[in-house]
Amino acid sequence: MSGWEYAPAPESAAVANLHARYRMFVDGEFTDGDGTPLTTLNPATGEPLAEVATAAQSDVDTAVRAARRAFERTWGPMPGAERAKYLFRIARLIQERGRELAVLETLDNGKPIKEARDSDIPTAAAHFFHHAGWADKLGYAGYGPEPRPLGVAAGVIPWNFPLLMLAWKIAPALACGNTVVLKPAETTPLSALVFGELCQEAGLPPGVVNVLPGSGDVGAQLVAHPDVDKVAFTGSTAVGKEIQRTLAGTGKKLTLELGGKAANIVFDDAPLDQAVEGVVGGIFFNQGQVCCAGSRLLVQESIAEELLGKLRSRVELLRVGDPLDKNTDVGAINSAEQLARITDLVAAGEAEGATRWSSSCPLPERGFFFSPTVFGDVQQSMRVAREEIFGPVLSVLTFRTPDEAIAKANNTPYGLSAGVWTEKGSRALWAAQRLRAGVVWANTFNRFDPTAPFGGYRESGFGREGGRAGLEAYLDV
Ligand code: TAP
Repeated sequence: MSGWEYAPAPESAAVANLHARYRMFVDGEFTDGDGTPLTTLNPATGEPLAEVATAAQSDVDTAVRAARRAFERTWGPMPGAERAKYLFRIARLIQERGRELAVLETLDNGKPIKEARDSDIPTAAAHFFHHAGWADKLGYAGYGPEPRPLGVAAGVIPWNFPLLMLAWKIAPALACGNTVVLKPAETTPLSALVFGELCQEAGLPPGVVNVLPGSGDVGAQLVAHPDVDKVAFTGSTAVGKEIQRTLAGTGKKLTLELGGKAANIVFDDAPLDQAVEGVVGGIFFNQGQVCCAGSRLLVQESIAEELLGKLRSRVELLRVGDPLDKNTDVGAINSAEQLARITDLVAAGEAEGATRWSSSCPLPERGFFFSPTVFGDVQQSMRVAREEIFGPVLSVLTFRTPDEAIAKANNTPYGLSAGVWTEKGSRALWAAQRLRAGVVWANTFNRFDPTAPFGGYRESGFGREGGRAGLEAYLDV
């Protein structure tokens, strides 16, 4: 550890069991990769957190070979009831080391500790518990009496929910009898490497799970590897399209979970205070760096003024600051690059004539922070109404009739999620049938459950993760 300065306070570094160096996890062992090590930063300070080994093409080859061997010799032939025991063990270990993982996730990602503690970590554990239950019941999943695994699954994941996205990729793959090579995002590799420790602790046979940190190049090498049978990607639409082109004609099975520009629709009969809470949570949860964030508020004209007044008062109460403080509502943006993207798009919104309002909560002097921001007078043609900002920025549009609300909500190339706020159950169902979105929440937002399939339409991708439908991506049906 000598020669390395820890940026976070010593007590949080101790809770997170932070090491100065992290190594890749391949074939059941931690090893140095052939790539150039990267430095992961604490976005709340901009200072280094740890040095991380990265993979080169040679490491991708080694990891895929290890995964293939494990698939053929141990994991593939293992009865489902045995696989289930490992998944249950992993789920319990996530719970047991939950505090450590929550602090580590907050340090590496910048998200508020209360979100890491109450949402990311328990939801990741729940995903393993849920899929442990499937491992010996696949014959009852509706895909025939003996659905077979595909082989080696590659997972490439983003930085917004590092451990949860890992769980979404690894839990169903293992439950169905596949082995995995996972590439975490360059800016948030730490929880995935600690997950390697959990695999060791659970006694998982070597090669069943492999974690290769590195840049997008490692992701590209992994998905293109000829011995990979299945690819599951979550991230930007641009990279998703590139992967789809790479995989065309290879016969590899692919699922893509990409961007979004979700509408949160508030009708004039909605319980307003409840709707305001949902709208605020919908866009400011995880600093708005959520693919299904409710980044467009569509409010019925007759209640727009009242709702906006309540909204601004509520946003003004949000505390922006140190992500490790339990009272913080809005933490740090994950990277300087992401902060620059948000800043550019907000400048574009102002230049195009939208009215900007930002919270007056002071921002910390260092680190990557952005004030919760609400744009009024937004037109559908503006960039802030069309492009995924992936930051704490809400664009407000109004509508007169329910039909107009649906038309505006669907006026996007994306189709991942939507929200509807109304007192009338019939109106919620009417809207849900017309919204082109994989998930429609009624009188709530950003709720996740491992039993519910999640995924998009159009440029938000295809395939589902979670529930019975999510198993299909990992089975030869
Ligand atoms: P991406 O570039 O899509 O990154 C997602 C993952 O793919 C990361 O692990 C990344 O590695 C890897 N990757 C990059 N290029 C690749 C390639 N050619 N082949 C295979 N894998 C590759 O997202 P980003 O740059 O982190 O964020 C850019 C924008 O994407 C954001 O502003 C946001 O709009 C959107 N985004 C959406 C989501 C979701 S959940 N829909 C999540 C994150 C970002 P590196 O980490 O090394 O780049």
